[in-house]
Amino acid sequence: MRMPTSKPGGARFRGPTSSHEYNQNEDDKYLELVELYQQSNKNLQDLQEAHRIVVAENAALQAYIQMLTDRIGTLEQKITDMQGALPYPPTFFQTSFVQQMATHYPNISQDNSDSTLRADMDTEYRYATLPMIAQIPKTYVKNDLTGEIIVPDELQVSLGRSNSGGTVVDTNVYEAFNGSDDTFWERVVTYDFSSCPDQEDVIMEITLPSHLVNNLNINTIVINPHPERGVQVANVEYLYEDAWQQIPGFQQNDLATISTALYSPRKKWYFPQVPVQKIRITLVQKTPIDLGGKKAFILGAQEIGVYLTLFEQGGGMVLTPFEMTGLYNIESVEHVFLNRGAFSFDQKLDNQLEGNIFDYEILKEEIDGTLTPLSGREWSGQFAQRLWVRTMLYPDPYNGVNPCLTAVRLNYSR
Ligand SMILES: [Ca+2]
Repeated sequence: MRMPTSKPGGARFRGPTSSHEYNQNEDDKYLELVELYQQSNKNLQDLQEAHRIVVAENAALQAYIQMLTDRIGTLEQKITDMQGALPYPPTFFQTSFVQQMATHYPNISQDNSDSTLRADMDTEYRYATLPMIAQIPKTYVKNDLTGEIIVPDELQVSLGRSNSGGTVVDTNVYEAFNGSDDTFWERVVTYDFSSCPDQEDVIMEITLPSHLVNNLNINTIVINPHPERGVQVANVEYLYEDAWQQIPGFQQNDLATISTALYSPRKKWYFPQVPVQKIRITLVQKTPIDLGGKKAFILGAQEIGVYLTLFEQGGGMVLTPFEMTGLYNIESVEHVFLNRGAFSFDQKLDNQLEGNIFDYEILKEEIDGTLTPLSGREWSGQFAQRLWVRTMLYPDPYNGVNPCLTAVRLNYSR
């Protein structure tokens, strides 16, 4: 905002006044008032927008907390029931998620002596995968030197919806395609209380710029929805060979007891490389909030990214720890992949994943932190207090997909 430039009226004490100066002064004051009003309006609009975003995110979090609280109540009841029921079930399991995984051995000299390539960890999107070589954006161009991002005009985004009533207000949708989480696209659809439907959706059709890069191949889609965990990413499709198809592995296999389909956190999908130019994303909002005496559905995204990602083909190693007590027998180890549905192996052929998508061994941690492999015989009557599963991840041998490991489960008996 600029500083005022008008000067005192120019009326001298006991002297003649200049009508020119007087008029000029009045004009200056008027222009400055106009500018002040404009700035004030702009501030008000910014505040209203910020307030709406906070209200939407807050409502989403409240609903999420309520669901978590209910879930804890159910779990507590189950534990009580289990304690009352004897004998205990003969097998137990422990699950370690990506947040617990490591790519370095606890013992430094052992770590230095293993030159195996390490997996890439992404706790934000909840997986470990092959070491990444490059990620090429398909919706924007980034200047590597200045970091400046340019969203080309050829990127086209159209917005459709199933409902027809209500009042729809959108902010700039291209704010969701500029590589920054600080800028949002937000749609607010308001209804009178009496005419408010159960849900509101938005169907985005995205046409990628064709001459941004030298090919149209993509294998990665990222959606950071708004409000996060407060809106559903109901579908992601691409147009391939003149037909809309759901992206392979859209239903993520994330083992969590809380459905990430109903409460969508930020999500990333990796699938086989495919040349496509059009992508369709459906967002659904089922929880309207009260806003200015109306019911308002808020949908949007901080960022939607489309990429071609290239990985090391030699594979990557990741370590998963398990804290154990007493004497136990290891029964089996399960690997849970977020993008299981994008593998070339049929869902019924899970037994073929070992040896193709991954290999593993179980190690026990010695006092000095060194990890030593357990032989098959040592699976029984084991009493090591900390076990590690050392997993090697490989690209799918038939479609090249990088496996996204989200959890490892250890089954054991007493
Ligand atoms: Ca953005």
